[in-house]
Amino acid sequence: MDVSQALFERASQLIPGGVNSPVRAFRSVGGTPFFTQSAKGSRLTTVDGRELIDFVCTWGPAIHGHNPPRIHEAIAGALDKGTSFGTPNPYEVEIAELVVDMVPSLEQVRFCNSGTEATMSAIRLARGATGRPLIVKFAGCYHGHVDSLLVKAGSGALTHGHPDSAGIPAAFADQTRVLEYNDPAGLRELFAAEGDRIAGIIVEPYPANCGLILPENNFLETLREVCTEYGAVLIFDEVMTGFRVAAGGVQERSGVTPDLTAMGKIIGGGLPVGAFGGKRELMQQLAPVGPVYQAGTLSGNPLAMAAGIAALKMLRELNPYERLEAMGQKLQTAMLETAREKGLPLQVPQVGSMFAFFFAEEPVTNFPAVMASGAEKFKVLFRKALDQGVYLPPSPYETCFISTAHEDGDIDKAIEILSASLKAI
Ligand code: KE4
Repeated sequence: MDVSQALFERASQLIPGGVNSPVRAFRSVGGTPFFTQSAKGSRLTTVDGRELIDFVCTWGPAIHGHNPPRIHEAIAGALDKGTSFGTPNPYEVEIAELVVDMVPSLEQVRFCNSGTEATMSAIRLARGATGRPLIVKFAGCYHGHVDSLLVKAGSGALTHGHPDSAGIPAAFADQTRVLEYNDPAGLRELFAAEGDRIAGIIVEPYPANCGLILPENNFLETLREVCTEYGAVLIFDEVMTGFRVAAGGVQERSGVTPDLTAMGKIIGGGLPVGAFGGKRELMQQLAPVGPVYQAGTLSGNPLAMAAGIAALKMLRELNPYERLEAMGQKLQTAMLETAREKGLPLQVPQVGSMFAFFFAEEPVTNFPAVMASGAEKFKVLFRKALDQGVYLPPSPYETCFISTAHEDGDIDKAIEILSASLKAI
């Protein structure tokens, strides 16, 4: 028995499913999850001594690769001063200035400890500011494990076939309306019927928790228009896309300005951080200034803030987006070429350093098409790739990530292995 197997058996006695987050359990791809001993640059080293080229990047935060020296030093420097103060600290001010400067729509920001906290707080703020009860989300989008948003959710909820989680009272789910992404007619119909009760829309501007879907026919512009028309709050959940597809996220790439933005992942530099922000008039509704309560013992933690500052400064100084886009396009082109030669129906949606695999004849532009795509084929791809040293997300309903630490050699080797894996399907 290998070390991962032994650890997994022990973990499974103590932790439900042996994991602290369901998608890590490999349930949808089969087999026992490997345990990671260490991570550096583009590589994970397992407890069994295997080195893997990593395209999960700890689900997005590691845009600079694992444990880059600059972030390591920033955390070490902060650690010398203590681990948590429970008071305001200078790091919070510096990272707030960075985030407000980098994200077009932000005038103010509040830090918390996860993407879930960020989205949960953003929808509470939308409801508090408008006095309205309803929130609109889109099928397949995942916004963390917020009670009222675990309705037709993506990511692990979808992976495990529970897009509507147990434990959510009907009264909560009843306050959530679920539409299809890229369906402007359905959007306008709902707002015509209930627009005066809708507090806001929360959307992954590029849904990336059901594979990767991109907006069509100015869908994001339509969301903006309808929210403005009905006085609803437009919330971009950029926990994944923020600082990933551009320094200013999708709102920089698209020019569409949300009222609130939920952030996470990259802004923690690998440590637990979430944040939400937007227009000053909205953010001033938050305690201790306004009536909408939100709080957190470790919010603004100095170690996490120091790591985030280093990660964001590196993005501003290095401006890696062109190189990340080029690596993403190189992978996409090679995969599509292999599939075409083999006559294998394959779509590889890609934007910047994000890409995904859909085994489908046509481009996948909405959730029903995601569900109709070949999840079984993805399992074969995943397993073949992992056996040869490439780690893809262990679910067909996730997105792959490339980091600045991925060298050309990594990409070439990954193309060789992924192409061979596709040929085996
Ligand atoms: P966290 O609470 O996991 O920090 O963030 C929740 C969240 C919110 N919004 C978006 C768009 C997200 O992608 C996420 C979390 N993403 C998943 C991966 N698809 C986290 C991985 C996991 O659940 O283990």
